Amino acid sequence: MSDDESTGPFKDKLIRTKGSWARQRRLLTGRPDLGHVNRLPPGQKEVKNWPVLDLGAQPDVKPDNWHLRVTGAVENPLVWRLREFLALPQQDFISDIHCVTQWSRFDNHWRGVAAKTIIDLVRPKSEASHVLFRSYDGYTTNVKVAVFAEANVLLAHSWEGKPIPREHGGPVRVVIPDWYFWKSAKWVNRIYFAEMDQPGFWEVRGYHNEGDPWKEERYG
Ligand SMILES: Nc1nc2c(c(=O)[nH]1)N[C@H]1C(S)=C(S)[C@@H](COP(=O)(O)O)O[C@H]1N2
Ligand SMILES: [Mo]
Repeated sequence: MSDDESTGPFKDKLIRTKGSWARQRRLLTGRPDLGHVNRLPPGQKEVKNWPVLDLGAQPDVKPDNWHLRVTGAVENPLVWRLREFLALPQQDFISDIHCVTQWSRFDNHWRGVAAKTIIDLVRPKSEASHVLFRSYDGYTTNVKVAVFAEANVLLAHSWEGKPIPREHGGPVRVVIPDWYFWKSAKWVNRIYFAEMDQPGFWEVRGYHNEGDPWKEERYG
């Protein structure tokens, strides 16, 4: 299941550079903003564009081929094709993006299925403690079930009223706005409710296991 070691089609230089940022503990200010006094978390800069960040594979997942499997420690495992996913209850969200490489982008308008809706449908067992995401490019990342269950978390298919473009993770990506953006898996293909934590692609390469921007949880 895990091919975290595979860097075949990936941007090896970017992966090495981000690894060295973690070792240098780049961008840390030592001044966390636990009260969210500022709109920008410490060390961040606002951008008006929307940068693209990924490992370089950018899978071309045709809408007809996309599917999402939700499995693991759940009472009711499910698989959705895109048409079925779009028939689930849909909600609009507005949230800020905070990327660990320093940029933040305010007021993104998303549309998609709330994580809460998915949780209600699959019914995680009490043993489920973590959610492990896996994407079409082989990317993985992990959060606690309680983080995934936050009211502002969604599986998004639209941004600013249009389908999310391929480079930003379309047809469907995860959006977890309270955490650094590496937790928000693009091209999501599987959501696994696990009884044990399993660090993902960046988490095993020096990045924090949680990733709260207000606490500057950039590196592990
Ligand atoms: N599948 C996948 N999801 C991913 C990544 C990736 O390489 N592959 N990169 C992560 C990182 S490090 C960031 S900052 C955001 C970037 O999303 P964006 O390109 O839409 O800005 O996606 C996250 N999700
Ligand atoms: Mo990132």
